[in-house]
Order: sequence, then C-alpha cells, then structure tokens
Amino acid sequence: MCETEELRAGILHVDMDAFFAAVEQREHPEWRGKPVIVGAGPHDRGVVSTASYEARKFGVHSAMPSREAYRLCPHGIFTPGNHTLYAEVSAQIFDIFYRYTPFVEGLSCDEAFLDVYGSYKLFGSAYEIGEQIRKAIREELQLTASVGVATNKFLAKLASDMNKPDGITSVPTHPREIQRFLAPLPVRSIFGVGGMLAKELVRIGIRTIGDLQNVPLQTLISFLGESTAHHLRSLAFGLDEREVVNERVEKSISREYTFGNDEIDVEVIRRVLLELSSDVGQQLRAANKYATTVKLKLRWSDFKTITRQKTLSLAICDDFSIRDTALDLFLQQDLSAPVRLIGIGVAGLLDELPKPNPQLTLFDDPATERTEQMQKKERLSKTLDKLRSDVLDGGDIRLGVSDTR
Ligand code: TTP
Ligand code: MG
Repeated sequence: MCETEELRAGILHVDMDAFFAAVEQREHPEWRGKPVIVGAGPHDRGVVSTASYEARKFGVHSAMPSREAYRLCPHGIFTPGNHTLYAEVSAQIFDIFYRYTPFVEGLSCDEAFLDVYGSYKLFGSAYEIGEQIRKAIREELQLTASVGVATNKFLAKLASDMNKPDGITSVPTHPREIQRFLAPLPVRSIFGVGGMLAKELVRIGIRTIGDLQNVPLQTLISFLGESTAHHLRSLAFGLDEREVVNERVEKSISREYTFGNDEIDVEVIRRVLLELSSDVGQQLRAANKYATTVKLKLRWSDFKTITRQKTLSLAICDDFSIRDTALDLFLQQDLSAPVRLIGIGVAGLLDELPKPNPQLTLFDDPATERTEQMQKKERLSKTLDKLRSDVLDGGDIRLGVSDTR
C-alpha cells in the first residue's frame, strides 16, 4: 500500500443526535426547542431512554430514573415514545448509509460504522461522504446526525462524539498527529474503558490518553495484565485493526474449488483462479448485476483459511476485472505452502451503475465514466457468455483457460 493510501481516512462513525427525542420533536413541532424526555413517566418506576439536548442541560440523561429526571426538570415533556416509528426511521437511516457503501456495521438503531475506502471515486472523500450523509438525513428525515471521520473504527467513534449535536469531526491521519490529538483526552473516552478500569487507571496516576502513551508498558502490564495492557496501549496510539463487519446479509456470488491433492504449483492454482473468476463473472452477468468488491479465499493444507477482499472504484461485471483483482490479491499472499482450496467471489452487488457525482466529473477523471476499454471488456465477456451457452451441450468445453480439474 502506498503511503498516501495508508494515511487516507475511510472510516465513518455516524450517530443520530438524541435519536428518540429528536423523532418526537419532529412529530410534534410544538415540542421543538423544549426539554423532551422519552421513557417512563415522571412518577413511574422506570428510566429515561433518552432526553433532548434541551433536557440534558438540566442534567437529565439516558438510564436515569424518570423520577429523578422529573426532580431535575419538572417542566420537561415526558413521553413513552413510539418504538415502531423509531424502527422505521432507523431503517431509513441505514438505507441512506447503504447508498454510499456496502460496508455498514450497525451498532444500534441509531449508529453505525461505514467503510468508505472504496467510495472515493464515486462520492468524494470520507469527509465529503460524511457531509452528504448528514445532508440527506437532514433533508429527507428532518433529523440531525453527528459524524466522526478517521482511519479506523476506534478513532471515528471517538470523533463522532466530539462535536455533538449536529457536528462532524475529522481525526488527523498521520500517526504522530493522531498521538497528539489523543493525548489530552481523558482515559475514559477510550471506548470500553468503563467505571472500574478508569478508576484503576486514575489510581495509578493515568488520567489522560497521553499518560497512557507515556507509562512504561511493563508498569501497565503489572497492573492490568498482558492483554488489557497491550490493548489499551494500542488504542492510546490510535491503533485499531478491526474491520467494519457487514451485518446486513450480504448478497454475494462465489465459486470455490478443492484440490484433490493439496496443490503447491502456483501456476496450477492460478489457472483454477482464472477459471473460477470466469464462472463468477458469468453468474454476475446472468443476474444482471454489477459488483464493487472482489473476494479471494484460500485454505492451506493445515486448514488455516484466509479471505481477502478489494473494493474497486468502478462497479464491474466483466471477467477480466474480476480475475485481475483476484490475481492481485492472490499474488500478495505467501504462496510457499500447499493450497487445499481456493475461492473467488464478488460482493457489493448493484442492480445498476451508480450515477456519476456531478461535482467530481467537473474536475476529476470521473471513475463513473465507463472507459471505452471497460466497455470493451464487458462486451467481450458477454460474447464469451454467448459462446459458452452455444457450446454448453457440446460437452466439457471451457473457454479462456485450460481445464485443470
Ligand atoms: P444513543 O445514541 O446512546 O443516544 P441518543 O441518540 O439519544 O443521544 P446522542 O447520541 O446524541 O448522545 O442511543 C440511541 C437511542 O437508543 C436513544 O435515542 C434511546 C435509546 N437508548 C435507550 O433506550 N436507553 C439507553 O440507555 C440508551 C443509551 C439509549
Ligand atoms: Mg445517538
């Protein structure tokens, strides 16, 4: 990966502001600008689900007993809320997310991580995508969201909270700047450092993330144990390798092949890869879809299995793009051990080509303009499909690659 690519931000964390309360204020215009408290009634046993920012000024917050909320804010508007409506709005919010990337990981009904590394050519930088999402939510749903833009999930989540409500925050992308950005923050702003652990850290003199960066690792290990110490230390430097995990059942098309005898000859494996790519491409075109992501799966003789994927800046449906991308992924692997299984797949499926981003087409070489070469590849793949179907009845005839099975 080149340096600029490594340093580009591509992860967003989007979180709705005072979600349930904001929906209530939208539905009841007379409640706008007022303290709205969603949850149990002011005299009931039970807690607050959430409160509008106007109510938060009085100290009301989620999970607080409603009776206490009433004591702090007696003029507050208490409502039990409409959970069916929140679920509907939540689905609309996620539909907006999916316009920009297939890689969406919901954390709750009102927040998600989005991996937009592959969306740049279509929609602009991660920051611009964050702004487009906020605009769509504002204009289409009359609600506000806050967004964090960063190089990983930990930093994006931290950032989305920094300018709430209705804000967007970018985290620097260079490691040294990330370290400086984090240093003044309290340790409790590290996602997951809850009451007990935060107290323990304060007891040993660690109040800020900067303290955590500076304390000798051995000291940290002696207090917290190996695993927590290493984990916290990585986060303190803004390191987080977790991927955005799609949870909507992702439609994908894939083919795999298990070798009769574990195969060590890279050339043989490569030929199978090419053939699998054509099979996948054929199925993709038969389904009239385009794909934005190509996946490779490899299983070695010891059953260790890896999957690697690459998101493309152009939606594709031809064999050549699939196989070139798959081959790229394949050649990046350590190919010294025998391979037991190889699989190729495509995901991020689209029913039609995305519309070009008019702003980008003005200045950029627009990725959405299908290049002539690309169209040629598509035409050629379709011709091959036709030839394949014409000869299908003729037996085991395979085009493009020789039969290795
Ligand atoms: P949050 O995103 O935690 O809170 P929020 O959206 O109300 O406010 P903000 O993000 O601006 O700080 O939770 C989303 C919704 O989940 C919230 O509107 C209500 C519900 N919820 C509960 O029902 N109980 C809870 O304890 C929390 C934290 C949230
Ligand atoms: Mg929220």
